[in-house]
Amino acid sequence: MYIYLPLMKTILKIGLSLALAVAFVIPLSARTVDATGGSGVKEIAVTNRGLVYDVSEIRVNVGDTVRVTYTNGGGRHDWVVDEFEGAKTRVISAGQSETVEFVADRAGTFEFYCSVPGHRQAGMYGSFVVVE
Ligand SMILES: [Cu+2]
Repeated sequence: MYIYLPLMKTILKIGLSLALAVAFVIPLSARTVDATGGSGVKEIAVTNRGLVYDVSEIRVNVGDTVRVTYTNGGGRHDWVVDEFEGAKTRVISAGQSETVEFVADRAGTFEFYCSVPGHRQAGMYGSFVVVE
């Protein structure tokens, strides 16, 4: 019985480490910014780590004026939603940021993405949801 105690402690430590790793990694890659509450301009900050945005879903109301500030966390990237006029930053370098403002004038689920070739395919995208 006592012989197994150190082994059990080791197993518990490994299990705890894995649980903590999962707890910290999953929310980072699946963060939703719900801006459907409140009034006025909806200010949303987005950054990236490698080829992943820190935000996986943005929610606004139809008719909202949306101001997105994209801060480049590394590499050369932009932030684009094809369906909305003005929802496109320039391609910027690490450490730079750019703000774009547009009106979410139609309801639906759209995609924001990085237009640098290959990045969208590599996973650099998220959902832009406009709620009726
Ligand atoms: Cu990119």
